[in-house]
Amino acid sequence: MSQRYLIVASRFNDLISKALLSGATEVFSEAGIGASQLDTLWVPGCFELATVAAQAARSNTYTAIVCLGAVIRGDTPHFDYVCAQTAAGLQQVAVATGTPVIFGVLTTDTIEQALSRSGIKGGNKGKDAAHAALSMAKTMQQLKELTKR
Ligand code: INI
Repeated sequence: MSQRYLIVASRFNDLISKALLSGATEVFSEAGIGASQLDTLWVPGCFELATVAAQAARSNTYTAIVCLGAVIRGDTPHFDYVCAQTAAGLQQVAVATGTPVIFGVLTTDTIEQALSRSGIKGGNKGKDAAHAALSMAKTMQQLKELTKR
């Protein structure tokens, strides 16, 4: 069966999300994943990533789902709630559905730290997220073959 991937990106801090998205897209393209095998959806903030990931995973359409965004610490505890619930929500979707859900969300104290992890000033965690999705696709295929025997 041909592979199909979904990227879900958060509009909040969209300068960072767009840079992560471009890194992820580049890696998929280098891996031979064509435009027809890669869908992208946007959500308002990282808190909403799990909602879309859950529905997408339940549809059994995607080999893996890559979630991208940046949560940057502010002056209130809001950061902690968004980070914790985003991470827990995405992990829950992955474990409950068996569809790999990749946590490509930066959680940083400052915008500078986010910039230096999104390819704008340094490495790009969006690329790492796409690599993780491709790697999980392989592992899940291996597992399928092993459990058929
Ligand atoms: N969403 C983010 O993706 N990053 C943030 O840094 C952020 N901060 O700092 O508040 C953020 N908040 C919005 C949140 O994800 C939801 O969209 C909002 O609470 C509506 O549910």
